Amino acid sequence: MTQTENGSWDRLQALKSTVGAAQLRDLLADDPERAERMLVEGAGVTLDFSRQRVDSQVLQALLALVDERGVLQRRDAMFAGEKINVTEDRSVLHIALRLPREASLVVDGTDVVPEVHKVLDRMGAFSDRVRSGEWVGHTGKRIRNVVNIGIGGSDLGPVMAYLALQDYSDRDMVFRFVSNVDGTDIVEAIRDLDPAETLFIVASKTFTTLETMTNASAARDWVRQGLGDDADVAKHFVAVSTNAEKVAEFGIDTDNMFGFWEWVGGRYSMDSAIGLSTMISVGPDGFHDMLAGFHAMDEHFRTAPPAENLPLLMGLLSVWNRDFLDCPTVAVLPYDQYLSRFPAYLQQLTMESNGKRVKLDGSPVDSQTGPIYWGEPGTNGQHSFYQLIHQGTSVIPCDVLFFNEPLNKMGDQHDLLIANALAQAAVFALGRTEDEVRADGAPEKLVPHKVMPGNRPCSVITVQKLTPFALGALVALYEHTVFTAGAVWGIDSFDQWGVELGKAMAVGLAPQLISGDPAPAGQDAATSAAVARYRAARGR
Ligand code: G6Q
Repeated sequence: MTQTENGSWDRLQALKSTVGAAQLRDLLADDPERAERMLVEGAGVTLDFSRQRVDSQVLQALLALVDERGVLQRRDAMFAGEKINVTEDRSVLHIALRLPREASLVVDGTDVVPEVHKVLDRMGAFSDRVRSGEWVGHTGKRIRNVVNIGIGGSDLGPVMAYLALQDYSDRDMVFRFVSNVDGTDIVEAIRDLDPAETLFIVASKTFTTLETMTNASAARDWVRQGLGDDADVAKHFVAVSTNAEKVAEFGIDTDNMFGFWEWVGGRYSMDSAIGLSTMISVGPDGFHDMLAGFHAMDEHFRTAPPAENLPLLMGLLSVWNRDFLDCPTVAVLPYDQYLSRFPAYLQQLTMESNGKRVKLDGSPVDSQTGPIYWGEPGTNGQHSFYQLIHQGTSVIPCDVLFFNEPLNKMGDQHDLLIANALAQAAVFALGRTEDEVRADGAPEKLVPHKVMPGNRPCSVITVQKLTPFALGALVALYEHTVFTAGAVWGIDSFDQWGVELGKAMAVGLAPQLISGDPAPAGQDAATSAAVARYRAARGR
């Protein structure tokens, strides 16, 4: 069945020209209870979607879509460990990473929960040794600096979580994150560090990723340069990987390797051993609190009725905004400085997952799929790109996110921050009419410039306080939001074939750039010319 032959999809198409075209200003004025009715809570997270351009008919049709598209069956299949990542023939079990010790989840005859906790316990023991100073480097000095080397899913989660939980971190330690193959990244990360006090975590599921292995080798050279060729580098390197053979080949003691499983996708791995840097920074208890937050949201997603289910509703709203209101992007606006990398983290989670053009069976999708996610913390964004959100020609739905309690109490700064978040949400929804602008006394020639169309859909997501638990719940909220939208679209949200071709081509191009190797057969003229220009510019 194509999406357009589908009952609820057609119903939503019809509603697009009525409810979809309605003004939030009117919806809010005509139905004051809307603000209370369109408020749901789960795992300590509150979602206020009263400023989304929906009404009960749209919600009903979206919820009917859940049944028609088998979203709940797919959810249950994921939680049961079925191989729902069809193109890679894998289970999708990040939810197992946060199951409590006493739970059980049997996949292919093995209970994965004891395996998960075995790794968590090893990570805990190791983190304690590093944090207490018991783990020492080659010269006997304690470790003061932790540098995570990884990229994509092996970087974005760790760096986002480190920054988000900085208030809970060991402030006597320095944490750095190196991802880019651009040498600048590692040079700047380690220039002021003492190798004798530095521990590198080489985080790579495959342990073959070009950027990570290149940076790991550079780090090993730096340690040897600093501590001598005969230095015991094993004291300065640990690995997080599924590939023991490659880890050993690199010279890392596999006793100091923390494993995970092929059923953990890179962008769903920050709560696996990939989060080792997070655990060292906030301690094992903090990490377990974060896992508890993830699990609480998993349970909410698994058991809450659809109409009160946060990730399900957010996923459905994203389908409505993308496919029916024709909004190609979503802005994520956290009003919290600690969440400065949260939008970047969500970019990968959402776009690598749902940036797909064919369905599970390989047939082309017949709707739009994943929107572009982007954003910056408020209030900074207000002084930069909000102009386009307010008055540009594209409608950009926004997720405004804030915590009620500040972690840093500085006079009334937190109240000012939240006043800005709520003011922006109101302006997104209501805008400013011509009459209002005139009534404000604007000169006539400025009236059109000052009119704000409003009707920008917006969700306001709030949590009491930014804690490890809250961070886990928020990340799981978006993980399952992405899942829901992907299930409605009928795509595989867990593969990423689109990233392969460019990587393979770069490997082929490098020898051409470095040594002037002949161009491979069939190289396009633009690339050949660019290679020649680059070589000339480098005097080769
Ligand atoms: C995420 C992707 C990708 C991956 C990186 C790093 O879902 O698979 O971002 O995490 O390419 O891969 P390695 O961990 O294998 O180095």
